[in-house]
Amino acid sequence: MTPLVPESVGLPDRRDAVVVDGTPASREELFGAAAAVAARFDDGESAVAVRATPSLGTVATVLAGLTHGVPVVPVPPDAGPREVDHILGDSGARLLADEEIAAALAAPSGRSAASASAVPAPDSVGLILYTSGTTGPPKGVQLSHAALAADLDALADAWAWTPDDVLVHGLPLFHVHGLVLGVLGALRVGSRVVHTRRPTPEAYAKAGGSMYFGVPTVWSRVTEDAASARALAGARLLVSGSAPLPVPVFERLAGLTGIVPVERYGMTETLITVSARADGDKRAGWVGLPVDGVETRLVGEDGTPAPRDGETVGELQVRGRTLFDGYLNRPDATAESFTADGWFRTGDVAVIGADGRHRIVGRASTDLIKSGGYRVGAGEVEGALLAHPAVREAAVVGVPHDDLGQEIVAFVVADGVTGPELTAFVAESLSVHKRPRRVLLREDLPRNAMGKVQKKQLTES
Ligand code: MLC
Ligand code: AMP
Repeated sequence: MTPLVPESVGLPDRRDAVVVDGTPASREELFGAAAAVAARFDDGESAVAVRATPSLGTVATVLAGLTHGVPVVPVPPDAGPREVDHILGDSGARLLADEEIAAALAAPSGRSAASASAVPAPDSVGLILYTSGTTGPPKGVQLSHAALAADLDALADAWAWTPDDVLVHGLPLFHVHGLVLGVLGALRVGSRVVHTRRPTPEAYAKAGGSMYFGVPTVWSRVTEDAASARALAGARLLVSGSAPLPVPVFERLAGLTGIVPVERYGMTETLITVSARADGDKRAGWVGLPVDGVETRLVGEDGTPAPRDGETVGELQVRGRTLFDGYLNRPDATAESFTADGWFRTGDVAVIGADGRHRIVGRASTDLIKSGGYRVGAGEVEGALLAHPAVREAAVVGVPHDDLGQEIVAFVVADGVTGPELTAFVAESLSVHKRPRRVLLREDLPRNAMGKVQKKQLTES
């Protein structure tokens, strides 16, 4: 079986096969660097973690793990001690020091990474990605080589993605979007990839790509910069995902670039399961059809199938080759996320049209927030706030926001501390993007007879 990322795709190598923040690397250089990183793995290493900065070092480390059968755990580079301790403690991964990776990059191995080891078994875990639930600390999503390969092949098919493409994006390298699609996808297909470090409109405009990836916040910012938007007119495909693309942004983007965007839907646990096709109908507000190897169904509140009439809402459930292998160390959470007959419960509420097209209409739980395309669990932020000695009560919600989709807002009962101090406190203990952008101090929080905070009342007040 072909490895997830083959050393060669049967075409001549290019010195700029992968460019990150202006630094180019050929495939040969990357595989050499990966072999040098892998040479630093301990015997029987169970997993390695990397501070996933937007850098060639991150790419080489991920490749090292994938080619040597050692699961890789990407850690958000700005994650605070609370988050890092949890990720390393839960995964048992050894965090490779940035200096170790830099040293390996400076002295790449003459041997290639792939030839140094046997191809890892398809059902072995390639990546463990930490992602938020509604409560508690993030859970480790175990993704097998086979699931990753199946999803990338399905997307290459849906998007007619070939080695002639030049993919451009500036998304973080610790999530599915930027890392799996944005790096492993390009390496598997054999297209060039240009990572712009940050996903700014100016950087996208300068990159001259044929395919661009962005979360809706990125596309919204592109449409506010008409000159940059127009510079994308020569591209073939503009792909949006990770959160709902507002219809006005879809329309403005199409108007400015002349390219109708492709929207696709996915989750860390399932990878990308539904997408508009490059050669198909792309409709604002709709995320398209299940990709190859994926089946979907809608289930109503009473547990019975909801009709595919484009109007009836139900919980979206999925199954197929792209699904994860469970949450690490959390058989309870894994079992809860599947139905008795083996379908994964996405927690997203959707409608399906008679033509099979999907439209995501919301989430079942208000405690999972999507801000700037990042999934943030209200419970994790509340826990971080409650760790502050001055905080007595905390409730975190996502409030609709033009730029971010949802803005993280915290309602807090506390003495002798300001909102900005609490924002900074969360930014230090968790990743910066999990910080509440607004902290509203209250005398008390509205609770029901059971003592549970009434979050709906908070957002209405
Ligand atoms: C701000 N900063 C702070 C701070 N406030 N630093 C310390 N303390 C504070 N209190 C700094 C940050 O470090 C950063 O620095 C800068 O300010 C801006 O950070 P930000 O506020 O987080 O950025 P923002 O402009 O709001 O980001 C928008 C964005 C970002 C779109 C660029 O949200 C983003 O990259 N989103 C992508 C999320 C994603 O990839 N999701 C995919 C999940 S996978 P500096 O130096 O860094 O600029 C998935 C599956 C699927 O969902 O379907 O795809
Ligand atoms: P994550 O695990 O970070 O991948 O987040 C997954 C969640 O992002 C899904 O459960 C959806 O709620 C949301 N999501 C991803 N893509 C889309 C999309 N195109 N439209 C609406 N929501 C999306």
